[in-house]
Amino acid sequence: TGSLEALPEGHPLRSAGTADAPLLQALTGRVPDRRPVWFMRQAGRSLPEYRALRAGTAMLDSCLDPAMASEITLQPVRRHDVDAAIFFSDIVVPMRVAGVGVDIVPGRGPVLDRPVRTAADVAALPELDDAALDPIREAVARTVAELGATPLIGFAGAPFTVAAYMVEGGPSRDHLLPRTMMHADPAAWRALAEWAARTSGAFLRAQVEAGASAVQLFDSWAGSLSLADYEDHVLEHSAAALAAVADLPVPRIHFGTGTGELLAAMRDAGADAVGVDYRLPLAEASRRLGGRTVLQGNIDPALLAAPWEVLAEHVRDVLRGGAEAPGHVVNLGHGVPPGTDPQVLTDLVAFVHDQPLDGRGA
Ligand code: 1CP
Repeated sequence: TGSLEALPEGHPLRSAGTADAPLLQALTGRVPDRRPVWFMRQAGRSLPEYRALRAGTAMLDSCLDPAMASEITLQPVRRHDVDAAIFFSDIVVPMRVAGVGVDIVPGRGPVLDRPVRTAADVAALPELDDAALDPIREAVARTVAELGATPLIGFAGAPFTVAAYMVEGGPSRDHLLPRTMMHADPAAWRALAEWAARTSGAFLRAQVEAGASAVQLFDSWAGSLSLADYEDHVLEHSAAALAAVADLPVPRIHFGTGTGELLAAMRDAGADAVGVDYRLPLAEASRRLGGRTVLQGNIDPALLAAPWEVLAEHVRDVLRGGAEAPGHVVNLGHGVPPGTDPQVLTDLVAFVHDQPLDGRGA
């Protein structure tokens, strides 16, 4: 992790308020003033104010409108008192600004005009021009100007998850085509993963330079990989994406779902904290990481719709598990389901903040 001087003057991390915010305390192994909590997909369809603002604007257009992206990022912070904002954008935004034909189809997800399946397809990919990230920089700058001491988390898609959409041409369940490609045409796979790592790395760096205080690399679909495939065909590319900000003093979180067998490899890719989905208890995740890695997670999103006492008991359990790790950032095990009652999230933040701090992770 780099030095503060590597950040531009006026960067939030250069002020004590943000540098000592609970999220950054926990991510850097300090005892936080309160347990930090935020939610993946905290911005978005669960919020009526989001649905109102987005009405009539396509998803990717909203991501590239700095005023709108900034406002959507701030909405859940105002409403829920979460300990971090996550920048409102998408893992395919760097693809779009690089000039790849991609859209987000409502109810489906990212869809490409033409899937990328051969060495020739990969060679024809446009390179991302750094200036094309200016709307992202502007949106981040506007956001941190409003956030005060609350840190902004920047993010990007990890090369495997990004490449999975590119090779399949859209969402898929088993990610068969990219998993075939890494064996059937390893040179083309490598070139594609390197493109994705450069593009996601530039997206991360732009967010940090403009004011993000931590980053998360989303490898949402890495759980479909065997450990051997992850180590042989994926890890170095995720490491390259994370290395794009390694000279800057921002903690790096690495998240995926179904990654119980991959946690140590994901840490070794260059992460300060590992995000765990709801399938694996945090105490077991910490054991698999040798008890020396900060964890993030892992409230089961399904329980957000259960009776409050059931949810509360589950959350107490998650906090007990998190206390086994050298630091714990409370989050869901995956994103907020669109139908979630936002009041449950607000109540959950207050509940987590009210629990006594004990153990190592809290
Ligand atoms: O129709 C709509 O309103 C768009 C829904 C939506 C939203 C709100 C999409 C389409 N993306 C987003 C925002 C988004 N995407 C954020 C915002 C910040 C926040 O967390 O509050 C983030 C971090 C992402 C990242 C993202 N996009 C991931 C990784 C995180 C995860 O949930 O696993 C992935 C896999 C995507 C792809 C994507 N974009 C959108 C959808 C519906 C999907 C998933 C499609 C699929 O199932 O494959």
